[in-house]
Amino acid sequence: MARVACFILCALPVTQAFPDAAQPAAKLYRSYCAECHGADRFGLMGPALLPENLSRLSRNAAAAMIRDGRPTAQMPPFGDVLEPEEIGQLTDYLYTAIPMPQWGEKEIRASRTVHHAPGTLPDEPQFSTDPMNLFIVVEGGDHHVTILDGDKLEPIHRFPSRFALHGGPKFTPDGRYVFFASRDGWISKFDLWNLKLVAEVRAGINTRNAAVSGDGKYLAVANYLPHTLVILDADLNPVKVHIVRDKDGRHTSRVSAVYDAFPRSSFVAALKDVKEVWELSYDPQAPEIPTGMTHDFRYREGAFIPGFLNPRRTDLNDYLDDFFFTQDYDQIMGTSQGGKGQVVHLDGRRSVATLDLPGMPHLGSGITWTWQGRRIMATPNLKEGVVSVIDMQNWKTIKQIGTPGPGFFMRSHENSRYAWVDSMMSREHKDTLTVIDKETLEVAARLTPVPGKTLTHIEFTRDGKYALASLWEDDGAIIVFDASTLKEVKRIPAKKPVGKYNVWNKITRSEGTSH
Ligand code: DHE
Repeated sequence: MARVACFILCALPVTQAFPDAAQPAAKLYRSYCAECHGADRFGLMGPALLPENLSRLSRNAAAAMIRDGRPTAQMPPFGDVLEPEEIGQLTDYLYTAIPMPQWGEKEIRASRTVHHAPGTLPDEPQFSTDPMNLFIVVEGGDHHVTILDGDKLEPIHRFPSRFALHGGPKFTPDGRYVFFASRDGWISKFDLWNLKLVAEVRAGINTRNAAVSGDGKYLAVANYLPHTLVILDADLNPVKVHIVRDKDGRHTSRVSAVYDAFPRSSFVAALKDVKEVWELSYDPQAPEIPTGMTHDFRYREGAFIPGFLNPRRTDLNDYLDDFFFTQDYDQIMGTSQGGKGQVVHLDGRRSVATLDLPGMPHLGSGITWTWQGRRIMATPNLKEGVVSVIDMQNWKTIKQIGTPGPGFFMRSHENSRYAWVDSMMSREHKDTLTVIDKETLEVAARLTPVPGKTLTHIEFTRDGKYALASLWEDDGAIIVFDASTLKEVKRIPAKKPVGKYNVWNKITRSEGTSH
């Protein structure tokens, strides 16, 4: 950990990393916070803690969070080790301004490393297994990635990753390249056919996630620090760095998440501190927006379309912390911490409905399927042991299915009658997966193969025959279940396997997984 923190400090062009190192609050910060939030407060496993990034959190709420913890972000409570006045000092410290780090196009470009230039590696898979049924397993325990053969259910390759990858890796449409985003801003491009890391770039300092365009030509990277949305080409050269400001140019904002809306040839981004959603087209036919025009769309053939790699803004009534696309990608179902869910029509350019989501889902963790002739969406919630099932025609809640505790992930497959959900936020039932019958909307089974150990994040094989779950321990495993009989068939050792991603299910945008 110290090595990583030092690397970040040494790498950043910041004049004063420790402006007040001798202060009692600074010492408290180093003892209790720096390991996760970075010695410089620029974020590491946890988010950056700077006044610019805390604008939606009151000081009282911040102090309560230090005291009580934040289970949904894996943050423990400190109320039993810190006195109230120490919590007060620490809170003040977090709201003390320090110079914001510079990480613009120049720094991004300078950080780029190419290990294998485009065109220098063979253009076909260098192994005999099905390249479409590979799993990419992100192992957080020792920051590695394993490539798993989904037919034989055996690892074929393992390599070190950047520190703390978060979110799903993203694929080019042919399934050849996969891109990883780390919480400290690195984007890594890996060639799955040659099993080689080909290029890396640091697109931000504290990053949320990345999206790859449906044509495989661009990446968009959502940053918490600096407040930027970065567009890269597929070889990781910076193309545009958008400083994210509201339409009046007065407030900047963190970017919560960015996703690809391939039928619209656009990226859609949720902003954390500004009540707007942004859409940026990567359609080569999209109009350029004249320099200086920030507010930003053109009208063509009856529709407002976004400008080429420039944002079109839709004003919202509430913040959007994350969202989920409808099947046609015309609408997004969004969530806001502390607020209600909202449905936003991307062409109507306004909220069209609210959603009844009792405990805020982990962003993008829902799935859809057809039930009694209509499309429904189901998602677990981070604060309550309940799966919300929502009718996507009228946005009403059809059912709330009880689980033994709050969960992060829900997954299924077109060929499976079951949807699987974890309860990893529950102290007593973090070891249990709940299997829901997609026809009856009833609980079909509860599985606890390793009592007391966290079991979470499911992903199916390409054909939907097997469901792979993560035994989320440092000496953990991928537990493979037969998706019909629900019996365990295999255990593959893994170091805290945070998530796993099947190439085919991802590139075909299976309704049972995230995209
Ligand atoms: Fe995640 C995906 C946000 C905490 C593991 N998480 C995502 C995505 C977002 C998000 C926006 C979608 C990105 C994508 O795939 O493009 N996560 C958040 C949070 O706001 C939250 C609650 C607090 C935070 O620390 O940021 C949070 N997430 C966690 C964890 O504590 C988890 C369990 C462990 C970890 O590694 O941090 C975690 N998040 C994951 C995983 C995915 C993810 C495994 C990808 C799921 C998938 O199947 O696509």
